[in-house]
Amino acid sequence: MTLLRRSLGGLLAAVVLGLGLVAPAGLTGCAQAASAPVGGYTLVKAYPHDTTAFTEGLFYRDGFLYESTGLKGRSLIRKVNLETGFSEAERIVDSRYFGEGIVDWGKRLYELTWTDEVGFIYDIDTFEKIGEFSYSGEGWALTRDDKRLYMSDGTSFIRFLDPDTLKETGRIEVTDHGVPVRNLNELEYVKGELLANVWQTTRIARINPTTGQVTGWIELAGLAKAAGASGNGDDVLNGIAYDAKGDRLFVTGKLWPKIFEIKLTPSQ
Ligand code: DDQ
Ligand code: CA
Repeated sequence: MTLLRRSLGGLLAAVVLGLGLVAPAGLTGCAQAASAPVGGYTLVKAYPHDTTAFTEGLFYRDGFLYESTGLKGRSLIRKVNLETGFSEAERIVDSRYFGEGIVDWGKRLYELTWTDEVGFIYDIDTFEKIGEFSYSGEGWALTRDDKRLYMSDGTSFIRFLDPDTLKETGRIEVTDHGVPVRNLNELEYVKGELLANVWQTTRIARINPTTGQVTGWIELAGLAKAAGASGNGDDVLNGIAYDAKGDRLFVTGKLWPKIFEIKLTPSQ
């Protein structure tokens, strides 16, 4: 149906153009909206990743990766040894929930659920559940800086949350030259920028956390291929973690056999 509509639209456009009703220059300029520059990456190292992990959240803390996985009945929170890919600790999430983004705040680990509007609070050392919080809408990903948490929900908005009360304190809309960028998924705060991979694409957006403007894109299509991911199904790019002390950036995807350390190259 979509295809049909598109081809009809194309036909209509061709007819209109055929009649000589060419769009004025201003409109043409609009149709070819500018977008932020696209940069690449260099691959530093590949690490093993559990191919059963439907990765929804990823961060790095004190030598370990923390990963949450999704799907009801298969959602886990794990402390993962980067070198081996094995879990040092693991917690099974209540099977009624689809686990989503995670972030650490002091001794606590917060987790979102996809559509249940409830989040869980765990002790980060024992993974014991110590509380819950609520929010409206969907829960996709979490990250943080020193002052606040950032939450994505599948829309083009990123919410700011107070890290102690988990209440929303503000939000930004993520736009590229004025065009909203939807489906923002896994997040990571890196050196003053927010990185967000866009669901079902091979790209990470580099976002100014104050204005929401996309300052550049990182194209990771090559990495999805290197990971052996089809890129067409659910095994999409999802998972960004940053080791601030070692200045190491890690990315992976849902069910990918590898986690990659990459270095960003300047945008063109
Ligand atoms: N989200 O990560 C974009 C928030 C949700 C992805 C949900 C994908 C559902 C796939 C279900 C597959 C069943 C095998
Ligand atoms: Ca992350």
